[in-house]
Amino acid sequence: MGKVHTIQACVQKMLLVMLVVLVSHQAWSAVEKRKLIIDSDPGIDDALALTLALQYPGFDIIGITTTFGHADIEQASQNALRIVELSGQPIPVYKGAGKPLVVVADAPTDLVHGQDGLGNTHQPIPTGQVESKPAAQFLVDIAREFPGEITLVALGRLTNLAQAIRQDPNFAKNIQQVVLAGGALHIPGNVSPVAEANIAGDPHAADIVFTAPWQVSMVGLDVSTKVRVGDKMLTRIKARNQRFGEFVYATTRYYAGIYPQQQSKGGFYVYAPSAMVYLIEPELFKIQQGPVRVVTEGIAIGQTIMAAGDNQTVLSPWKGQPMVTAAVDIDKARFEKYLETLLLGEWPLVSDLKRSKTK
Ligand SMILES: [Ca+2]
Repeated sequence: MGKVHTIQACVQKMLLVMLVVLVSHQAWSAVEKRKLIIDSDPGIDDALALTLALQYPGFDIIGITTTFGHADIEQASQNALRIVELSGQPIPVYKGAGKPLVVVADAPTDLVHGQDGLGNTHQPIPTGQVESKPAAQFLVDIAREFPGEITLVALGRLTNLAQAIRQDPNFAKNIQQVVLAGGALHIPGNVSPVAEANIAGDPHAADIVFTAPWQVSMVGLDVSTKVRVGDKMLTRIKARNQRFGEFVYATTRYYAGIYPQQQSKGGFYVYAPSAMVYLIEPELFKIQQGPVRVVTEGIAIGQTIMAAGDNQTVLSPWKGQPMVTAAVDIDKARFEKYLETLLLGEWPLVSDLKRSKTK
């Protein structure tokens, strides 16, 4: 009898799981998926953000554009192709800029991301290849094809975005919104006392992006240094996520090793994934709004400065510039729970249910 009960319990559990999956899928089929382009320089934290996005059922990822930074442009493009291959989804990858608009390029951040950009895991060479169209041209063309429909998530230097703005005066207006990982408003930078790496890596491109006529959300060090990914979370992801678990665990070993101080405090910072979570669940973040300018020369090069309301004087370089939404604080506990659920690829999320209820 005990055995029969165990089988019954198993069947009941399976049915429950199937029901949850079905409800989740129905919820998503009732909502239009968000058209997304991810501009990235993978990069360990970018790899986390990409795997997260590739599993999220609310996204329709129509392309990935690559940029230099954590790795050089060739390596970053190979890494993007490898992650797409792991996902099993036919998503095109477009190779982007290999150097900044004006400043001299920094060497790739091998120290942080390993020589291959993925923690020296030496991934298999992907079978796929980058598209022949350059990233900036793809951005311009696809934005014309779907005006007002595309969300652009930028996880590296902003060079490709700036090039697209220069190529087409209507490009920014054609994009629905931009969410970028970078900048620092109320806390010190990570490459200088005032500058964050993605902005400092191409400050001229960043200033073009912040002053273009589109809706920009900046998710920078103010929030990404308040949340962590720890080994316990990564071990659970390794055990439960069939598709990406091993990859996520392996690539983060190096990252965990070079931040022993952070690690001893419960994990390492996650930069790029914070921007992705902001896009999915903005309610977890406290925001501040105002125009943002970037310092493009001198000792404060790369600093992001927001003018708050009545600080805008007649001669101010901030006057008349578009409002930027900056994430300045975060609900740490809820964020970390969300991040784990997203990286596990397990559904439904609270936000999915919320969305399905509003339909
Ligand atoms: Ca990045």
